Amino acid sequence: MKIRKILIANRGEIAIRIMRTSRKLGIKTVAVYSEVDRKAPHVSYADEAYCIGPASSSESYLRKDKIIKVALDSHCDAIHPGYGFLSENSEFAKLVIDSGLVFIGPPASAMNKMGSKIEAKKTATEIGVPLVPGTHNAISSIEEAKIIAQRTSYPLLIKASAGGGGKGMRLVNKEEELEEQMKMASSEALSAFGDGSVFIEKYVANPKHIEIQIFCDQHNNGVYLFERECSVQRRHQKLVEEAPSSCLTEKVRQKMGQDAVNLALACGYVGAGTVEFLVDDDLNYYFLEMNTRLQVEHPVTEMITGLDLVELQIRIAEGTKIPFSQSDLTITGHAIEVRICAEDSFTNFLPSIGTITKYQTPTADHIRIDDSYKEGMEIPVQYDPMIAKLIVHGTNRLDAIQKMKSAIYNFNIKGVETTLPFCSYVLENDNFLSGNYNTNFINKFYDEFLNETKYEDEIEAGAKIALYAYLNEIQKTKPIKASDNSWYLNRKKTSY
Ligand code: MV4
Repeated sequence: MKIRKILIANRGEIAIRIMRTSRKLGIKTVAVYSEVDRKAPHVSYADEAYCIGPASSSESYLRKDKIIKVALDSHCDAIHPGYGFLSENSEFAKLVIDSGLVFIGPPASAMNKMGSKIEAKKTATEIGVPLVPGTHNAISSIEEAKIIAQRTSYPLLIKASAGGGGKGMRLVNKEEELEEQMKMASSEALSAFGDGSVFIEKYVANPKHIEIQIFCDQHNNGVYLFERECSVQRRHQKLVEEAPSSCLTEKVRQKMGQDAVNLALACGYVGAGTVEFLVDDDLNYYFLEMNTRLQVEHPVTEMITGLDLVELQIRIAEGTKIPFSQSDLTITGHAIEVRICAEDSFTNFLPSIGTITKYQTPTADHIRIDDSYKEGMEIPVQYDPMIAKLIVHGTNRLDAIQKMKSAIYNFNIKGVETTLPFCSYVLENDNFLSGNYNTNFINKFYDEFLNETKYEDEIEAGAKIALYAYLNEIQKTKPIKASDNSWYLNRKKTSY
């Protein structure tokens, strides 16, 4: 079935990103927006746009009924959910399908299977994908927990089956803490997700976060588009992402990739998905969870593979077979993405709300900017504070780092504080440069960042004073005029 018109159930840069590919493929686009987004770029970029309610997400971008009604009324064939909002909501996926529309994403059944970590672990065990030692079932009693904890050894983590992104996770250092932490984790999970089941895992200290991009089509074919390393994150918010990882060997890459594809196929997965792993210093890897959406950091994968992931999503949703095989895919160069968020690098990333008074972006080869802001726009408090994604592609990792440093230098945002100063620091950090970094990076280096950048203004002022003194000095011996126009006044007169 050919898709001719897509409703994008999202806002910001990802809405524009999806519309860009749709337009390239000759597909019409429909935007939805909330009252604060009336003048947002994703609204003017679309072929048609409809207001679906007040600013609050629950009254607009999360309104399944309104979004589906707009799609039907405007004669769309399909809905693309982007990331966040309704993208991993299986009930929404089902409603879309039941309305006779195509959902550009996985089937609701695969989403449900992956939404429960315990279910996902069960499948992973069955097909031999490595898991962190611990329980792979819900724990029902503290007695059971104690036995498992002894076998697993401390420290360990209690995790909620329904959780995600670190929610409902508790560290337990010794048996005395076990009972209380388990109760806390379970009641937290119950109130947050309506599912109080928890399981136990051995705590892996200082792991790397490496995720595999996979695609499956409707004909039981699956491929992996290699990995992304996203170890620079703070409170489960990624700040810097790169592809490929600086530490994987070709052998481990292939094994992880194949495991990720097998897992997806075993769940009846269709479309774009990401399989997350923890990787330790010895390159042992452990399946964590699967994200059933297109991810924020997908552009780094596009840069190293030369593929348009949104195009692949659309083609797969139309029923097309994946038009290449695993052996056709290669990694070209190295890509890095930094997330520019309206958060203050110097105050532990406190939100920095306000109006963007200056917004100048770098222009150079091998730079991509996915954004949806213009000078004079305000950052709405209701949504994610990401202003832009800055992505660069280099011939190798060092080249990409150099390009990113210069791109950041030429990115000028005024009016709000951003994560750019910290990103800039990351690219100068020796541990980052050597690839010897893990998910503890920000904990470990945040103070150093503050100390190193604290006197930057003073250092710049000092340098200016020194330069001024030096220029004065040389002027005394060798006077130079600011504007010497004698060459012009004394030139030979020519008649034309
Ligand atoms: C872990 C772990 C250490 N050991 N599991 C955090 C989010 C959730 N998806 C899983 N997470 C972790 N699980 C075991 N057994 C450490 C983390 C973790 C983490 C993982 C990926 C990226 C950043 C992280 C930051 C802190 C903790």
